[in-house]
Amino acid sequence: MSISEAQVAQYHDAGFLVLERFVDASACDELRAEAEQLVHEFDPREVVSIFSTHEQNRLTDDYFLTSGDKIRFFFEEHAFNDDGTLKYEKEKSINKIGHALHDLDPVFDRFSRDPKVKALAMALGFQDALLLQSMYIFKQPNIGGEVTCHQDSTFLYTEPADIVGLWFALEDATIENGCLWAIPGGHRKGLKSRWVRTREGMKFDVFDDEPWREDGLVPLEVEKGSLILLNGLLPHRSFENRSKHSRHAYTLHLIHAKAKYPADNWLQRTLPLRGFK
Ligand SMILES: O=C(O)CCC(=O)C(=O)O
Repeated sequence: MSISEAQVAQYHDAGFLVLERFVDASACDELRAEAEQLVHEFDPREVVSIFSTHEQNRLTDDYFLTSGDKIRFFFEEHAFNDDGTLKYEKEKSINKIGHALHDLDPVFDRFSRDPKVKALAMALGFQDALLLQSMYIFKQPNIGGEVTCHQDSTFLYTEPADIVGLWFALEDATIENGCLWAIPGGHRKGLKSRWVRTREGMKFDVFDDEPWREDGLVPLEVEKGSLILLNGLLPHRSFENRSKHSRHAYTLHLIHAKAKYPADNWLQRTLPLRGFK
């Protein structure tokens, strides 16, 4: 068993679990080098798409909505000068890469399907796991954008709503450089909203419009190599990074093969989903 029964119980109770030293520093560095290479090969003249959690409906474009089975690059909201030029070099301007690194890139594929990750999924009850989504999140120095308080099941909805997010710290994550924050036990409040495709574009279906009690947030400062498990219903967020240090992370979301996956979720793929094989 990759984690103890007590840790599994802790995960179910709090809605999250921090596993320190889950991956070696060398494995983190290998992912970082691969992401660097992907960004190096990306030509920003092809398309410019911005990721922001502030105006998600308006700023979401076709490039984002068709990225479920691709490797695509999204800029930080504050990456640009008024004249549209980049404030910093390309490598320091990308917010994230998504959303099928785990299927399309051999280094991310190997990392995501490591036997240790599979064993962990099994311990959490994901015997029939499918790897739905992956993201490489840069949280760039100076301009790293905030991610407002949300539940991952708002964006990756299944019936029943039972998904788990794996958040790997590829660098130390601190309050200063924009670590995750979460509301312990907040997953028990149920799902507040869903982000759905409609004929007119994306919209939020709101079931409960009471704002999150953000005074209940606790910072999850972790060292490089740590893994944070997040229940899909757990409210969490991260603040801006105005420090001089980046805060790279890799995230992977697992769903159950037997769960219903709605056609109005934003993430749709033609490439079939795969488990750990
Ligand atoms: O890494 C972060 O800053 C936040 C990531 C997150 O909450 C998410 O992508 O769901």
